[in-house]
Amino acid sequence: MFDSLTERLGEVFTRLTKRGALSEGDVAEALREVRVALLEADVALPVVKDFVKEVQARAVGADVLKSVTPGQMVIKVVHDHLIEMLGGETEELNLRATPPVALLVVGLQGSGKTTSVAKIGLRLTSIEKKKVLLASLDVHRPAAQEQLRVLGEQAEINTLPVIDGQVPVDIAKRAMEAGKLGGYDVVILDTAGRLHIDEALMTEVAAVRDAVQPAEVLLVADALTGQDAVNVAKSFKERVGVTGIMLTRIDGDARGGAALSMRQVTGCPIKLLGTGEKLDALEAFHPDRIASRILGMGDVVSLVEKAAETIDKEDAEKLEAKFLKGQFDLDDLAAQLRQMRRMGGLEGLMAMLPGVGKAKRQMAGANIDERSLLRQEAIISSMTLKERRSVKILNGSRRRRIAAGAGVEIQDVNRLLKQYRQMAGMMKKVGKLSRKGRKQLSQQDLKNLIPPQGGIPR
Ligand SMILES: Nc1nc2c(ncn2[C@@H]2O[C@H](COP(=O)(O)OP(=O)(O)OP(=O)(O)O)[C@@H](O)[C@H]2O)c(=O)[nH]1
Ligand SMILES: [Mg+2]
Repeated sequence: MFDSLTERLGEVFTRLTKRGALSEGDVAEALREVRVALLEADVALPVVKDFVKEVQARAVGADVLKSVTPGQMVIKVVHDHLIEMLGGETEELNLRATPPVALLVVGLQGSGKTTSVAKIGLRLTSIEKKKVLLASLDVHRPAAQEQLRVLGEQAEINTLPVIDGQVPVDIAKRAMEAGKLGGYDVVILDTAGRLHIDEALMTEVAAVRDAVQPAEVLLVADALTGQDAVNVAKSFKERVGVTGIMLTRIDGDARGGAALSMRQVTGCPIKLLGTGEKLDALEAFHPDRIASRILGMGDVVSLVEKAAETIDKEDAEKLEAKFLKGQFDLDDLAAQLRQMRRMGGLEGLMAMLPGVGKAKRQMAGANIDERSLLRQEAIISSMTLKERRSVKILNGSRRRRIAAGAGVEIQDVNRLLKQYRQMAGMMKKVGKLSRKGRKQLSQQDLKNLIPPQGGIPR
């Protein structure tokens, strides 16, 4: 969806990074082009203005212009602000309530509500193993309830049996009652759409909301409608208290304005994306990944690498030498874990190995679980210096002591050690390869290189 924006920004930044030193004037010029690119992508004017102003303020700072790679640093500032503009953190559907949890889905006619209800239901049942009931409150369009029943059947999810003549509030109450009796975790309520925001629609939705007290009021908005989608969201937010947004038709050729302005204008997080007509065409909305997608992931990764190098160039070089010699010990791993936590990404580690850029991008999907990283650091810090240098001496009783010291199970210690060994072995192999050889590493090889993040679930 962001193709043309990506292309435009790519041109601007390529020019910027080609230069050695940058003046304030160079940055201002680049940002003028960024501004035009965003406006052409249909991003709301106030959002663009704020964005450019903030980036400008940050980017002309001394640490950016005087850095070794000012162009890269400017891109990094843009990247960081894009993430912020998109909402910062990933926000998931809120299902934290006593089951059955009500999820109310609202939106204009044809925005994709009914399809999205089935998609979400499918996601919750198949991935999160929830027991889900779908109910259509759409009594305005003939066959609307039947449409949901058919979709429910396709997704193998139960739908509330239809009783003719019931009004939406009563159907909603009946759905919650059925949810309670049937031991359902989640009840998803599909509502009727209207051609445009009208009083009757809002009143109806508000009445349903009051009757079922949903944990989440999810607005479904069509990304193809651009700024109209944003205005619709604003009205719904004001009238019925939307708590999250799902943007549909991301697979269409929308310019991206809706996605980019939505958060800033409405204050409401985008939580999900609809990426096609099929029921599995649903994605979580990750601001950092979207920002990376917009800027072209490769650039971002390389700039983060550069940033990491500037922060700790010496450390990085020392570490790289150790990697390549296969002398990577647990202290180094602990340092990496810390750095990964700081940088919030896998890049910290991968950046040490020149030539794996593309593969890195493919792995960008790997999420870092902060708590798991902390736990792994705790295990390593419960070891003596000698143990960290030489894992071989870690016998059963030492492992028990370490586990107790870190407040984890002995299996957790074992898992960390196993993954450390795999990593160290892999790094030694990678070290022996030429730069070209590193580019040809297989996916599986790279998976083995992933630090033991998520290795200790709990
Ligand atoms: N390409 C694409 N099509 C979608 C997406 N989501 C929904 N659709 C299609 O959009 C059309 C309308 O979807 P519905 O789910 O019926 O929309 P609705 O909001 O329930 O419509 P009303 O109930 O009439 O207000 C259908 O043909 C869907 O297949 C999406 O993410 N991408
Ligand atoms: Mg519908």
